[in-house]
Amino acid sequence: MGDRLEQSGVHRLERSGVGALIGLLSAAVALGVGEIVAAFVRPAASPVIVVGNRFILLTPEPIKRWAIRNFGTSDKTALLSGIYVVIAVFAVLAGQAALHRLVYGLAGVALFGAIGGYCALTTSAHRGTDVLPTVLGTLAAGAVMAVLVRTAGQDQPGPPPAGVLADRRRFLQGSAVAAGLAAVSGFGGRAAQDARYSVSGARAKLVLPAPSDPAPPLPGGTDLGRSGVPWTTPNKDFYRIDTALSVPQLDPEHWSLRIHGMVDREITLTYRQLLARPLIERWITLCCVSNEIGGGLVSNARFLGARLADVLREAGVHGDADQLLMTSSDRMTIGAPTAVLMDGRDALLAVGMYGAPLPIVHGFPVRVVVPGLYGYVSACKWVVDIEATTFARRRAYWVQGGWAAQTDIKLESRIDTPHNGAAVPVGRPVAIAGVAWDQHVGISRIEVQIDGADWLPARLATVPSTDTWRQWMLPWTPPKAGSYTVRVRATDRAGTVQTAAVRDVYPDGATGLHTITVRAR
Ligand SMILES: Nc1nc2c(c(=O)[nH]1)N[C@H]1C(S)=C(S)[C@@H](COP(=O)(O)O)O[C@H]1N2
Ligand SMILES: [Mo]
Repeated sequence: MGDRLEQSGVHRLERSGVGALIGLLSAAVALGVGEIVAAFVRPAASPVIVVGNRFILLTPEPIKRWAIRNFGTSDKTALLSGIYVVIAVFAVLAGQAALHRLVYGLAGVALFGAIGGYCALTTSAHRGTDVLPTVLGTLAAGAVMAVLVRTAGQDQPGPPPAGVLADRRRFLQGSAVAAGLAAVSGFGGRAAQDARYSVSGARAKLVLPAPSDPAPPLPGGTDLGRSGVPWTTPNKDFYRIDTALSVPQLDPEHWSLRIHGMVDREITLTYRQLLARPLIERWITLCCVSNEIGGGLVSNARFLGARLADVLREAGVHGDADQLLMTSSDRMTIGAPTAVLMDGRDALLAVGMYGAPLPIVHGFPVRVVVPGLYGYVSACKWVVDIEATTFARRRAYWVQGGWAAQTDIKLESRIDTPHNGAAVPVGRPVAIAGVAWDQHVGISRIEVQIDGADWLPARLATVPSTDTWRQWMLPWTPPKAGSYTVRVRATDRAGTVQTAAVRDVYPDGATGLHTITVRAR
């Protein structure tokens, strides 16, 4: 009796394992076939990408903020991992249902396919053919599930056979074939997508013209060498924030920018025409409105581009068009105030960073960069369209989520060293150092406060202009063992002192003083 109970327990366990395997292999084949088909449709039509994109659209703004807060620049990896986990859980359940009755499992596959299809046909900038990878992937999954259930010998009505697997060897062979199919189609599909769509080859062949107005040579001493964060951000470390799960691959040969709306003359610029314009090169610090006090969503680079204001003037933007609504190839919309873009600052139609074409993730072939404005109200990557309009008439993507339609960058300062919670030696000098920014206004003073005592002035590094962040440093010797609270505050060149009032990043940028604790021992 006990023996039989035990046997049926093992039996049940084995059965659910077999079901799980069937489900997972079916799902893997669906995704693999989806990738192969997406290589013929377009990479953005891959099933996981369409679901992810739809999810981003559906996600309420507070959850998006939570995701950026917790995952930062890894938000996309986190989203895709989440989708894979949900698919896997669902696949396990569908596979187990299929062992009971094949139609139950197939219904699960169909349901999942329907969700995918719905996503494919409703994300922004979708095309009708985007549904094909999901449909064909779903059909393949159904076929694999049916075959595996059959080889498991579980598709016969009536009492189940003695063991779970009528023919273990046949089932394992079937599973191996399915796994192979999934791997070959998945990896092959991704490789084929790259081969057909990636513009990294075209990008590598480009040589940008030298600027007619180069960035002045850097003054010595922009780097105090103490902060641990270099004044110059290498491209690989430049923060990245966007909604592009599948990074737009725009061939410069086919790129063009249309400027229209409330203008005297509509303009269309090709990449060649843009490069033929006088190019200027400037150091500009870009930052994200989602950057929290002390956060890292801010970077500094040497950008190369044409003056956006000149192009706008040629188009003859009407005086009452207070907003320039920029659209990217993946239908992101970003609205910037016309007056700010045309007030003489170095607003760029940027084509390069450090003299080389923009990295693809940073907007290749052309993006906008405006000193003094957050990315979400200015720095449109993969830009293809600029419409002169009004703030009253059109609301850009982030504004629809409740972010402020218009705002300047907040005055901010950050302590980069020592790290929060670090141990420092008693009686020996340490450098408290970091960076501060208020682009296009500039930083004039940095003060540090230790344990609520008087504010101590820090040493400021040099900067080439007011459009970049500025390093600062204060040597400090902890007098005795114990824990110390260290705060920093900046004053800008307009005389404004950074506020200590704590406000969240939403809806127009965080305020408050970066505060850390160090232990001296
Ligand atoms: N096409 C497109 N452009 C975009 C975004 C986006 O999601 N899509 N995000 C904006 C935001 S919120 C910021 S902070 C900057 C970031 O630019 P980076 O990724 O090059 O640092 O790009 C802006 N431009
Ligand atoms: Mo941003």
